Amino acid sequence: MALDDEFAREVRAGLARPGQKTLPCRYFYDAVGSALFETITLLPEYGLTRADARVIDAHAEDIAEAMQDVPLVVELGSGSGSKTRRLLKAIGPVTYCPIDVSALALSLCAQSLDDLAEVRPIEGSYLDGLRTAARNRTPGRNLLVLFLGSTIGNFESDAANEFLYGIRTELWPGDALLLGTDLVKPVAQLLPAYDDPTGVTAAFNRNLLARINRELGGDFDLRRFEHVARYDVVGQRIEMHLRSLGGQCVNVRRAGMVVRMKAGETIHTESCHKFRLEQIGDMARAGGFRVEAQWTEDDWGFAESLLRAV
Ligand code: AVJ
Repeated sequence: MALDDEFAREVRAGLARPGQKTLPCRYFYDAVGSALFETITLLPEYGLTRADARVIDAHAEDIAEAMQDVPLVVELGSGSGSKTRRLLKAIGPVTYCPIDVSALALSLCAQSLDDLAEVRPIEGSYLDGLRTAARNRTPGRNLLVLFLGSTIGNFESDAANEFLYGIRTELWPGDALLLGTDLVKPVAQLLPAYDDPTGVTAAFNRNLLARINRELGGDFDLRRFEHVARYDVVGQRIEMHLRSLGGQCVNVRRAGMVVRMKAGETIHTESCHKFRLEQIGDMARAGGFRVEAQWTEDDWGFAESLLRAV
């Protein structure tokens, strides 16, 4: 299967590199990983999702007002879609296209919102999915793209600009993007969110190796990898790693490789960038948008920005 090949290729590329080994974070979200992420959003230490939901709840009417006559809402990385409900209610009858790499998350999302909108789920990557969704739009009426939950933070800063520009390419002037971003905050607040005492985030991180075992015939011993979360102050980002406890050789059969890990060596699995409000504006402008409004949640520190395609 083509998708398996792509997984194998990316695992190979990331683990065969000289220097820092890496794995792409979008492979976290198989059925187990998606369920673990949903659990993360319930952890008291992980305030991000609740803060996001609070800003959307508080400003659903403002967003709806700014986006009059939007018959098509496209959500990138909908997950279970729980934050979207209030928004769709405020906007009124729409066609809603959730796009996600997780088939399971998509079907849950479709089920939970089909009383509010005509749901047309698209399984696949964000930009391909957006292109497909935009093909069926009504001429003369606007499209609203939702990119919530600070998933934009997974991109390196150049890649984030490029990604916004990629979204902009599929849009017409007057269309809009609602972008959720986690804000810079004290390390003491941030670290437990990515290294919770119950160990759910550690399980989420290790599941990437379990997925490689399941889907690519790997023989990673999960107990010999330790979850590491650290904050890079200059890069303004959380980094998640898996650290090898001892030297080991791992076979990944369907990637056709043997991975050699030294004691203490890590695999970098995710970066989660945090933003300052003015950086969101810079990023938006670089991507071909103008900032029409910004709403913040100040208990946790989260911003929702309404960006208009110019
Ligand atoms: C889904 C990318 C927004 O960066 O906080 C949560 C993923 N990783 N805990 C985040 C995540 C570890 C999450 N995003």
